[in-house]
Amino acid sequence: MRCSSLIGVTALSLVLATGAAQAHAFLDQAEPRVGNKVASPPHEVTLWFTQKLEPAFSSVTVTNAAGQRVDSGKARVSGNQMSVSLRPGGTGTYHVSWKVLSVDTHTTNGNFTFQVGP
Ligand SMILES: [Cu+2]
Repeated sequence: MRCSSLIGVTALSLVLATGAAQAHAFLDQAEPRVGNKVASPPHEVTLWFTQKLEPAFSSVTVTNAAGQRVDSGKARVSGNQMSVSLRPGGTGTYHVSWKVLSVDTHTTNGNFTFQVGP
């Protein structure tokens, strides 16, 4: 009797733990695409996440090959999507760094690069 109720509790906590892990907002895709090369400097970067974001606590910064920030500083969040406008920053490797708060109150962050040039 005791034994079976213990198993029940363990199974339930496993389900809850798995559900919480899936609920975090992870980067699903990006434009320009992660690691990709584009011919000319993009006018904006857009990120799509696996969960809806809280606009007030979600941000993204973009730096060019010289390490200068080229993003406008004002990310636009809509649902699970976040975009930021870019100034022209020349060719080379761009670094994108993002930090988001998802609607489940969990913060996640990450970064990736893309290339600009012929
Ligand atoms: Cu979460």
